[in-house]
Amino acid sequence: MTTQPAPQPTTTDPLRDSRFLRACRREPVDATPVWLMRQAGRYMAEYRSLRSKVSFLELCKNPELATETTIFAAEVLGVDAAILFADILLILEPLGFQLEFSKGEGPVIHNPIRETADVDAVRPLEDVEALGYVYEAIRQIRAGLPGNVPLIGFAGAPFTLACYAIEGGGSRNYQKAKAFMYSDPGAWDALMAALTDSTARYLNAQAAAGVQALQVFDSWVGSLSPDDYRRFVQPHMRRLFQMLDPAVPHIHFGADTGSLLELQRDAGGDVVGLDWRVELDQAWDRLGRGVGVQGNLDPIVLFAPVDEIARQTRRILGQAANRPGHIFNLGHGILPHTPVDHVRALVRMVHEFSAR
Ligand code: 1CP
Repeated sequence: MTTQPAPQPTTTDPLRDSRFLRACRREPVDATPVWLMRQAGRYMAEYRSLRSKVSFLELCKNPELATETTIFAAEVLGVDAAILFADILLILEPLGFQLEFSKGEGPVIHNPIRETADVDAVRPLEDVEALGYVYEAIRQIRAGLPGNVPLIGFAGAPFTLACYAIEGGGSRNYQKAKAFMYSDPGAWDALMAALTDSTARYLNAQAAAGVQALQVFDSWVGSLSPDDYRRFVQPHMRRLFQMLDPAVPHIHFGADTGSLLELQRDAGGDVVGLDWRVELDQAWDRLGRGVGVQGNLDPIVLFAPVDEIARQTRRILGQAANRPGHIFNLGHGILPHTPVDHVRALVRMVHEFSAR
């Protein structure tokens, strides 16, 4: 008597095989994956209604509410990935900074770095559990998301965090931060090293809690010349990416970085963010095929009529030309007042126009 071979367990894994993660690995996809930076936020009436009841920091620190906010946005938009609801500045609190999100003014740090001695007081993140509410949100989001929708974790890059820590809030020219960098390069490197170590531990704890990809936001690095990037930022970014958990893909985001793309690529990341000031095809040629690209629609285009959004979507998809490794996104975050129906139309059009 012959025994039947046991049925082979299927090896398909809906998360691993999702469009977004396939694109991160530069594998072919059935349609271009799309998600949008700041996809959960003020442009949504449901978010504004929630925010009328709780402060922004309370929302970030409440895993149930952060979960609801993350999943709601991903579902309403029909995007190919969810992004954890949190903020790049949260890590500054356990590092010793007093952080406040004040009405109208955006983030404020009440004890910014002003001199060398202030850098000595910056405590590198020893205990990642200081941000335990973030990992709890990740566990709840992962449990609540459909099994084929990846969750992106994120953190601010050391330069962008240093800008906030020195300026004490948002800034136009980063005058204080850059003056500090030029005048006290030793203290600058010590600050960047502490931020790098802290960020790596934080991101790896997010990966351990269950995110499928990590995005590093270097939102303000485009304010630097290539030479300054090379001297004051790139060594830290290289070290950061070397320390990150290699089991998940890494997205290296910057804005206004047309002159820094090769330097950013050399610092690390599987996918490099592009904004609308560069042509996607030319930028990707410069970067080479060893990395994927994410972008690069101007967020303001979402205020245009739908036929204009369609035209620009086709243009970007045409430039990507179905090459494996393109993740459709905006060049920077969605702005408040963006029409939600335009955002939904964009997601539908990306899928429809790019179906293989
Ligand atoms: O309700 C409110 O008034 C708060 C608005 C808000 C939101 C919705 C802030 C304050 N942060 C966030 C969420 C957020 N921030 C997310 C998760 C949501 C999502 O993407 O769906 C993410 C990824 C961020 C990242 C972030 N925060 C960045 C990097 C991205 C970028 O736009 O460059 C930066 C620079 C911040 C700082 C910050 N936090 C909040 C504001 C208004 C700002 C920018 C302030 C400034 O311009 O300096």
